[in-house]
Amino acid sequence: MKCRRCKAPAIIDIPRHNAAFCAECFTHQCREQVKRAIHEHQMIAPGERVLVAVSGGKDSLALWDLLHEIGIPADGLYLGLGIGEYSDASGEHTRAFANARGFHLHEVDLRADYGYDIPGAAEATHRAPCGACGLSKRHLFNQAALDHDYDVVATGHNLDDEAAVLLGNVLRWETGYLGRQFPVLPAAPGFARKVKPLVRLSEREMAAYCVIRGIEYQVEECPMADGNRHIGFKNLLNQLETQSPGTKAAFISGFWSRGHAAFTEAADDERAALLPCVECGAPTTTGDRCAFCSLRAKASQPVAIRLGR
Ligand code: Q46
Ligand code: ZN
Repeated sequence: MKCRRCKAPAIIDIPRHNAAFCAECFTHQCREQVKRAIHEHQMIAPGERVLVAVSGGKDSLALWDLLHEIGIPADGLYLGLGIGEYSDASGEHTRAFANARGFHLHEVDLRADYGYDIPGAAEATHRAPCGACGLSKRHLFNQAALDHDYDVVATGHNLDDEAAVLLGNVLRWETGYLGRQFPVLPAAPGFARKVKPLVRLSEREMAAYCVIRGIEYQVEECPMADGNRHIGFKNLLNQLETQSPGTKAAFISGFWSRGHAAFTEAADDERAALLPCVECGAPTTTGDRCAFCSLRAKASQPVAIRLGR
């Protein structure tokens, strides 16, 4: 197996491109894919301030590294979720990465700053933890971007994530979600622009990138991921990809070019009808308390009150 670019011995093959690369040309390929995604979808303009949502996992640390490598000096934001040792180790990987490179890292801690954590929120809402976790992340990353004057929030969603979420949204015909599922979500009143520069790169490629670049990341899976239906969708898509390489990329790129526009009206209508939350001012569908403030109120109550004791 030889590198497609320089003909040296290859260390990784990428079946969907029918190509293999040596370590140096592979990192070049990753940078090119990120540049291409940013350019194709007009994610980031020169001079804009970028905030990366960093979890300590491979995707977000690789993204942060790649942005700097291509000349976009992004800052990071780490959100402490309070998921025991998993969160402790994730925070340590993130801080070590930022310190070693001199990157600027903001930190928000759910328990210290907002009075709850994800295990407590799951218990209080009687729902799967990922619901409360996703809601908290979306709200607080957006809030931090607005508070600190960032133009863009960049997240580490990769090709596998996007394909799994798309499959989930299509299976249930979630028209609002389908209208918002795109590599770039424009800014709107109360919302910073959101971009996903890794959409052309797979999970496996991001793990390889971290190994080659010496990035130490949180390899453990989140212990609260049980019941996250995207894991099942990823397994299904992996089977299809093995049989027919390129299936995932064709699924998402076909949706962007031929499907997405059919759903933007539903998403635009939802956004246009938003009113400010009475507590935090974030856009909300009801004009009352937003979903984040409701979650926070419920999850930060002492257990005895929550259970009606
Ligand atoms: S951290 Fe949070 Fe994930 Fe853990 S609780 Fe679910 S959403 S699985 S990316
Ligand atoms: Zn609110």
